[in-house]
Amino acid sequence: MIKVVHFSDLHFGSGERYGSINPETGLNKRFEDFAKALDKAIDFSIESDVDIVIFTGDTYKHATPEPIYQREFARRIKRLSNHKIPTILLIGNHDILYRIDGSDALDIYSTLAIDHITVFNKIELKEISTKSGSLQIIALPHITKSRLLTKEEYRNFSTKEQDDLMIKKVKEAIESNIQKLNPKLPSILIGHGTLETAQFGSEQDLSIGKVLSYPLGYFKHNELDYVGFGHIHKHQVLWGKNKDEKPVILYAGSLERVDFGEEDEEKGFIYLELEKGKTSIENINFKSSNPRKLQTISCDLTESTNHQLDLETEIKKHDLAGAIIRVRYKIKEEDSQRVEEVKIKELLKDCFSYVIQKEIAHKERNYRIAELDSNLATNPITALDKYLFDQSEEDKKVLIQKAKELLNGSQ
Ligand SMILES: [Mn+2]
Repeated sequence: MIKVVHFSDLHFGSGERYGSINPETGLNKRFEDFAKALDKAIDFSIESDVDIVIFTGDTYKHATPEPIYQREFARRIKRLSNHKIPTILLIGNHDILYRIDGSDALDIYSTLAIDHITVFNKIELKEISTKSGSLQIIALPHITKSRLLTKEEYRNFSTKEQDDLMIKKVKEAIESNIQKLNPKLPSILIGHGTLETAQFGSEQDLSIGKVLSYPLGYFKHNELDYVGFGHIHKHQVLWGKNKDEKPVILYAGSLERVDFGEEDEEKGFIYLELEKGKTSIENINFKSSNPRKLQTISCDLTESTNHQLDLETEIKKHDLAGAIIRVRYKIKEEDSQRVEEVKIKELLKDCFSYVIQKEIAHKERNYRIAELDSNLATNPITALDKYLFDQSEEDKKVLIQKAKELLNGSQ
């Protein structure tokens, strides 16, 4: 039996707007949360004397991380190396720099050839030996067109044709690697990407952008004993909930709550006891990383007669200590000055951090915007700008940027 820890989507550097600087360490307190969550997985791996640790990608917020994030990640990976625990690092989309040189944020680990660390940056099969025996790993890192398509395919095909071809190439690569498996050894597939039927956290789709998704059927091979994915932050088992369904196909999920879309999601890592032909859902344990609480407090004050009191009462219903709080209240335009936010902030002083978002409810919802006439058809961005008049400046900016990208046919 081989003891495996699988974690994913670390995203060092993300979510820091909800943290302040810790004067003792000089680090953003939210970053410290993320680092502590990783410590939980590493401590568990060392204390439980596991045979192998697998990380399925998205190490940092982006592929050019600040030195502090690199150092804190490297320190923790080094602990595994010091304990001679084979460690697998798989490239996620946030680890890749979209340039012709094909470099990524984890290149340094393969370049320095650190003991016991293996980086997968292309689709391949490798046998990894552990103190409890060998296992085979088929890796499916985040794929990009520049890495998977030839120049001719890239140049001559439409986006749709390119996507279809990439999916086809992935399917063929998986199948050909499965053919090569030694049937006597335990075999797993690790991936970073979107699987069909997976559920996204409510706000994650914005950051993911347009991506290919793989049918689950690509991975339902009897030769595989476990399929562990990264990319979607919500931990979920997509196949194998019944003991007879094999292999188990799952997302480990992120180790911490990256944004408010994940406030209801449990966070942690997978502990798996792997045995050839005998691995089922019963051998899989989800271990909590005890993530920080994120909580949205929503309050509709449009019918209220005492706005301040009603909002304060709603906030007081919640346990705020140590949590990251988002207060959202909706209020009529004519009442919009009736909430004293200074007092609301005073109420929130015991929480870890907070944001307050005010939404103005306009009188008529089924209005026509007078300026939106056919003359604007030639300038859709101006039209959209007018249409979004009641959105916050921040949301408006994001939406208009997205619209521009769509119009340009990019991303
Ligand atoms: Mn990802």
